[in-house]
Amino acid sequence: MSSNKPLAIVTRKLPDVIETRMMELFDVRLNVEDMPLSSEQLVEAVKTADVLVPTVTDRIDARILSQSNANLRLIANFGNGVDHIDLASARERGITVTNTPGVLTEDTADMTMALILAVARRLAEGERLMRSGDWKGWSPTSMLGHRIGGKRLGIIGMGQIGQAVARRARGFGLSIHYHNRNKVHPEIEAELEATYWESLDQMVARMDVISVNCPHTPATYHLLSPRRLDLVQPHAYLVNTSRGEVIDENALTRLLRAGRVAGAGLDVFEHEPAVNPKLMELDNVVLLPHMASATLESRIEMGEKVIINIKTFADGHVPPDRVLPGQYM
Ligand code: 8YV
Repeated sequence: MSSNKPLAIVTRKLPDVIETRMMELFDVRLNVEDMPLSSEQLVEAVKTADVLVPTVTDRIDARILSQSNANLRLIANFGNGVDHIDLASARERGITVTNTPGVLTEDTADMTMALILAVARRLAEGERLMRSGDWKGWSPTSMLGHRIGGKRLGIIGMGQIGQAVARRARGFGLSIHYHNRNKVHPEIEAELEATYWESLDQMVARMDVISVNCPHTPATYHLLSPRRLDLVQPHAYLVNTSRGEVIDENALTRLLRAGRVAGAGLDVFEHEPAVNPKLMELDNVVLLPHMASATLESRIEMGEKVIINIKTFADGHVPPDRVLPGQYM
């Protein structure tokens, strides 16, 4: 980096307080209009910037990075997931990549719980009924959902967010099961009374509710493949607040339409912002626009993390949330 006041290009509008602080600390180009950058504009950005601050809506692929200039030393991602960044290309170019872990954990877990309840208790359907003006009044057998207390929740990915979901779910009386690359620390397992499943196949076949909380990596792409989704019990619900790519969206849609899976709560989609139109027709599906971490508090804390990562890096230190080099490769 040429000076300790690097040129940072921010691809989306961030909270005012974050943009103001960035203006004070860095040479910064903001996107006050909040129009997502085209790939040409991204190329222009990687040619110019010392630091790029992208979000999940920017595809920083190998083609874009191949056109970056030597001055681009840091990609300080605004967000946890870095699956939209070609890490292999970034590594080849010696570019450091950071993210914003921790600060969106609790909000994302809250929304996961909200989706579990919304699907099992038919919240969105009830709301649509009220707005339609067609509600005829109470009846003993109308709008019956299913109780979540006493059911089994299978968490795929027991990192910080998965554990935060487990803590909440226990409060609602669900028993906790999980699949993860590694078993979590025995103390955490004991606290959550969590059952570890080495076999994802076996776990998905036995759960009443399944929550996807793992990152999207080459290893988790379509982890819930058509074959695995076929193992899900017909009365089970599936929620995803992680990444759409972890589930084969078309296969899930087929199973939901056929009544082979009872319902789904989806905050993320395979080809955002596109959503399989057939999902929209289904009453047993709750769809949200990738908003699980969307609180003002988390966005400000994410911005603070971006600032700290850039500042630390510009001052010649290892930024606290470095994913590359290190965490992934
Ligand atoms: C963020 C997310 O809002 O942090 C993540 O990985 O999925 C979201 O909650 C978004 O990615 C910001 O870039």
